[in-house]
Amino acid sequence: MYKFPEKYIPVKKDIIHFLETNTDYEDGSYGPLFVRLAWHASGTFVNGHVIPGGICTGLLSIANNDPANAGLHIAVEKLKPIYEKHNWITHSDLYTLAGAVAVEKLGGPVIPWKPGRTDIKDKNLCPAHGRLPDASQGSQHVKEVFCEAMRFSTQETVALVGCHVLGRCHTDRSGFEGKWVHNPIRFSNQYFIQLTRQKWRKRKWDGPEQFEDEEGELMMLPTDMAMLEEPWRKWVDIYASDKERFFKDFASAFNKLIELGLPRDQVRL
Ligand code: ZEM
Repeated sequence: MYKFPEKYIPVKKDIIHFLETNTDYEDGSYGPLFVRLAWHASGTFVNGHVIPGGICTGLLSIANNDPANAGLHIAVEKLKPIYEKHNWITHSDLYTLAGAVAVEKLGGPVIPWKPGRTDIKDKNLCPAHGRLPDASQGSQHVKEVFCEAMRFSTQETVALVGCHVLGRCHTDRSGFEGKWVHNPIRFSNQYFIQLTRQKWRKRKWDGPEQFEDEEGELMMLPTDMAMLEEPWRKWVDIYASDKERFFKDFASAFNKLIELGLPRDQVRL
């Protein structure tokens, strides 16, 4: 049975308190932005590379203005007072914890979060820009980034992408616009339900290629549309009809994500 580490309970409480008392942002929560921060800090991992990336060095690309991280400085600023209050915590532990707590707080599963990440500050170890997935690409690209570089299975990849139930796209950050589901601050399997139920068409606009439903209320990125093809589709259908299964698989895949590149033998507990 997973037990949350006692020493970190006050930090978790402060993150929860922040989320509960700062509801003036966008759809009413900073939660989705915190989850994206945890994901981008971790998702620079490339298996077998000299500079592996992942959570410990991936932080450097957040600090180093990788254009893929546009908007994440807001999350970094908001978490600063919590970092300063608990000045023994590392940034990589705090950012991953904020993401895990946000998932839970927005109605999602408990992520079995563990501490022990070291912040690597040597800029020579900054992972190259361009390691995070490019939304304008297709199935092959998703496979390269998730299954080859990060070593996730097909199933884990689909579960992770289901995180697009949260939050939205911003024209001034990624160039894309809109949300994937009607309630973007409620963690559920709605992303898969909408993806399979709606009739998606190309949006007519000046921005990058993206898709919209018939009402023009919801959106999908080209990489989201790729999930409608095999080998992903099988899991999309399973998660659309089985929320419990999605929650279980998401918790385990997200836990794996926020451990990427972490040398566990150097754990400080
Ligand atoms: Zn996202 N994501 N993502 N993602 N993502 C955006 C927003 C959010 C891709 C992607 O290009 C984009 C995963 C996988 C992939 C979140 C979580 C996770 C945006 C919009 C883009 C363009 C950014 C903006 O404009 O603000 C691609 C191509 C992915 C894989 C193929 C995975 C995996 C995630 C978590 C496990 C979240 C929570 C957001 C919403 C952020 C917000 O500010 O609301």
